[in-house]
Amino acid sequence: MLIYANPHHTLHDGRHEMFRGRLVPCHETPARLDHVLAELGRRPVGERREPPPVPRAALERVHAPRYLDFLQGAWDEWVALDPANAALDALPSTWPVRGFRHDVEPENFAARLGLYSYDAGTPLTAGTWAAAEAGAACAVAAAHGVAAGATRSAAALTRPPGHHAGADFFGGYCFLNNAALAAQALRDQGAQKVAVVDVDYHHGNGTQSLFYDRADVLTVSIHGDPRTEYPFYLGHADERGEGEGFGHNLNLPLPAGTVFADWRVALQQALKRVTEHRADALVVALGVDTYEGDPISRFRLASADYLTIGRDLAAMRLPTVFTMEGGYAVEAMGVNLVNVLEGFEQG
Ligand code: 6XA
Ligand code: ZN
Repeated sequence: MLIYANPHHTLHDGRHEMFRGRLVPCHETPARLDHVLAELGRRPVGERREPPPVPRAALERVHAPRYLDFLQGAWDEWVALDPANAALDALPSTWPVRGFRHDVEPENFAARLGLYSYDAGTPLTAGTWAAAEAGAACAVAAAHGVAAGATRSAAALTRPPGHHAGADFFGGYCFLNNAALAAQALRDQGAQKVAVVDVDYHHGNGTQSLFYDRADVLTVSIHGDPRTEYPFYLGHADERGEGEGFGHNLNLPLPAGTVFADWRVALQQALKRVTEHRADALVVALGVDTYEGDPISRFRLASADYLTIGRDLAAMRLPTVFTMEGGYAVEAMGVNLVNVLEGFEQG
């Protein structure tokens, strides 16, 4: 397994997110990836590689040019509004809900921040673009390594995460959709059929939306039921894809409190669908916020269960790219995430 760790992830270090009615310190912190890398130091799994820079064209295979332009320039615009803004994060607070225009880009910065986002939990900071772009480089490099046959598997160990980000929106701590970038890069490198399996606690709404009308990339997500769990407005079982993509999206929502035995039944269902799709490459959106100790999620997986997940994924015998998504029990996160990778290597 090749390991691509984002060398610039600490540049994205938000101060506050809006959470249950107040501004609280961000859950999505640099310490998360630091713990994963520390665990990889104790328990070496895979071989480290440096990712080459990602070409803008690779980002545009997934994201809208005007969205990329906005993200890249947003911090400078924010500070240009008022030099005092340099000590704050840019947090959106107004959005174009149903019936509002999306085609006209407003001049006002706050209005554009809202146009390109969907929550107030995802602060844009001085280093957000640099960190997200370097993370995307890890995902694309991981896909290229696997596609070239240099390795059976590769992991993009990165933050900010990606699976909530769509073609032209950020949210849920995500800016660039690393799993989607990897899936698209695998297609562009010759894989005819790709499957994305999202095992994060939260529905991968960004990834679903990006491939919803396509038959070449199957999207499957196992997650907390959106009736009660974030991102709330997508992720139901009746979302099956549209047009050519009909039948190529599978959502497996589970109730809060789900334990591993039941979660694993959903994983087997997901993997059966991947086999039916005749995928020749697999992307795993790997969140470990399914952990019983996670502070913002409500499944009950234990640390040892992540070894089993890794083995179950390895049994697919597919070229596999992992992208790191959620997980906020910071201390346990390193063990849990590396358990998946080690289980995969054993499987
Ligand atoms: C609401 C919670 C965002 C969930 C982020 C996450 N601010 N997604 O872990 O996978
Ligand atoms: Zn999550």
